[in-house]
Amino acid sequence: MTSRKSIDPAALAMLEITEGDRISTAFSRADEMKPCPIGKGGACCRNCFMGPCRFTGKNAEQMRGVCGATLGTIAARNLARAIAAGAAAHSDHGRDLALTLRAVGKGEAKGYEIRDERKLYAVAGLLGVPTAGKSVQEVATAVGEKALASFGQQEGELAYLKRAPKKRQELWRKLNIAPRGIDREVVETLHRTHIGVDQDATNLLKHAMRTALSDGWGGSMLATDITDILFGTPTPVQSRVNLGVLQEDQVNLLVHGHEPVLSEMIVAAASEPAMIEYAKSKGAAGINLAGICCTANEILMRQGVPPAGNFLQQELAIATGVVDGMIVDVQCIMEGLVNASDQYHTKLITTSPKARIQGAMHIEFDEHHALEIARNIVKTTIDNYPNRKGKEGRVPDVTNELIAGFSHEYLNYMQGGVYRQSFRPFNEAVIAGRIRGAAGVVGCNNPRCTHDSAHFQIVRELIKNDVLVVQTGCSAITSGKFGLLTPEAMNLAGPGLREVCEAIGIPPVLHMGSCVDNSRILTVLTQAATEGGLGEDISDLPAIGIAPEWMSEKALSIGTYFVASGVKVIFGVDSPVAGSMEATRVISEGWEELVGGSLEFEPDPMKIVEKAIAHIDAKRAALKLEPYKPERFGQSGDARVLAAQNA
Ligand code: SF4
Ligand code: MSK
Repeated sequence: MTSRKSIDPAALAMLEITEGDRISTAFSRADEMKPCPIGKGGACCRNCFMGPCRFTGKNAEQMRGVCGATLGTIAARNLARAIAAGAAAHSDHGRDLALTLRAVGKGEAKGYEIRDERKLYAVAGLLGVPTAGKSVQEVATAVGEKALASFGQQEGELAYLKRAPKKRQELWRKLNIAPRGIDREVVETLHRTHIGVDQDATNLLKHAMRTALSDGWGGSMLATDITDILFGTPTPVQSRVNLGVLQEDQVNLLVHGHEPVLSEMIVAAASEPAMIEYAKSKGAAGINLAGICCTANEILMRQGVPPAGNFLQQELAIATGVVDGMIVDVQCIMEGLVNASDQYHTKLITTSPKARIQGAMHIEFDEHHALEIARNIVKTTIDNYPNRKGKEGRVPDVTNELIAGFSHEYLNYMQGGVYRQSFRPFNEAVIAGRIRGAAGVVGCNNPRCTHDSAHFQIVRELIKNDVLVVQTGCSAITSGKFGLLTPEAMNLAGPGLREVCEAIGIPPVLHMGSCVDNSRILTVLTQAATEGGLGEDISDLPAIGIAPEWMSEKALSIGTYFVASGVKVIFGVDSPVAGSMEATRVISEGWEELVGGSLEFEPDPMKIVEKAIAHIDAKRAALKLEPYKPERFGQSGDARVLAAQNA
């Protein structure tokens, strides 16, 4: 039943086609591959070769592995390892950007430049890099060096922690979870989870928080800041989204993955007049660039390049028959793309030495020769245009408008202009009850639940209840597809939130970027917590984090660094520690007691909304704010004008 697989009409149309063509996709493979019920709940240990040890049945909590390990220990170890893998992925992304920044500073990376000098100097200040008497290039080199040093730092704490509210920093120090160095925390998680090391679920998962913090306030935050320095800090930009952005008469080039170092250069190469002429010489009307997953978010926010879809649409895009090249780097790239490309004509091109796929073409990317390599990739794609297999006419005519690119800096600016930048209007709107609270709705798609359905339902319900929503990753792309990232979506918002949207001219759902840009949300939360009137720590805020359709280890790291920063976080789908009551207790009540945030798993989207709103209201009550009364609002601005017109 295709209709239960997605709520996106473009995805549904393509699923009909892939089924007709008998092409396997993540959707069909999820039907064939039943998840292992033991591993799914974290109850299988394969950390040594006396096992694997599987904890099953009613007495699972009383069972012991060959080494004597309990179910609580093994579930905690499994979760900690997943968090470390997620933190490693984001942080390695950050490392690549730091290497690029250093190369740009040294004049070794032609084609790149420093686009946001102001941010470069702000980051230099945060990292303690002296700038007096130095050229921009020298500062860039020194910031790159300093950023790289934070990966291998062994003692002390990450410089960026001082961006957090003072109270939070003190708590991290008291609990001994302030991360020392990014690589150190990841390595220590792998050490602790080796057989015979840390065998206390609470202690193991406490270190998992330290590891996740090294991602959120370390690797990811560095990735975001350096991306802004190199490619510009985002400001709102209008574009379109969904598979309908593919153009039958043009060379379609899709960039997929995560690192903007590559995708930005592809944008530059594909815009060159000589390259467009070359495409025309092959019979195409031009070159059409679009994105998938987070690299799509990166080039959307800065260049307005349209996203063709989110995670579960990568194979569906190829099945349109008009994708001449799909360029991938790292993360969230399905090996199934090779099979899909073989069936149609798409050239699948891997570019990272860290991520090769058998059967794909490999053109290795190197930031020292970026533009040259990007040109080669674009040319290879153009050369493939005449090889289309006559599958035209399949591109679903489905797109939607969206506004993306709400960086923390822009949010600050939009609330007070150049001279009075602040979060005061936001805090006042929350205090007055116009905005009931805020929610970060982020993360992936997962074919174990209906594609896009939970994201859409949750975001729509939250704004209806006057909760301002900020988004990143594939979840943001979902909202774009359903028109929630446009100012017109204020018509779906509650009366108070609508007033705020009208006054500032923003959508009720703000696109803040890619997965690493969840670090922008940490900065926003810090500013709201320290602006005044909403307590003094992130844990005081009427705010919630939600990942409705998560699937990746990176999502677990993100969720955990929000928890360790004081946020209650609810994930959809299933819990990776469902098999163990002990591990479940540690990440919920245990973490709540320690850090004021907790991690919960709830598959039902409407229950997630109920819990989120109850949490927001409880935080409002704890702050002694006005109880939420929507009937007090809605008589201002456009609403009043419209009512008068209709009278
Ligand atoms: Fe089994 Fe212990 Fe080895 Fe895990 S570490 S596989 S529980 S013996
Ligand atoms: S791309 S990690 S599927 S959000 Fe960042 Fe989307 Fe999740 Fe990948």
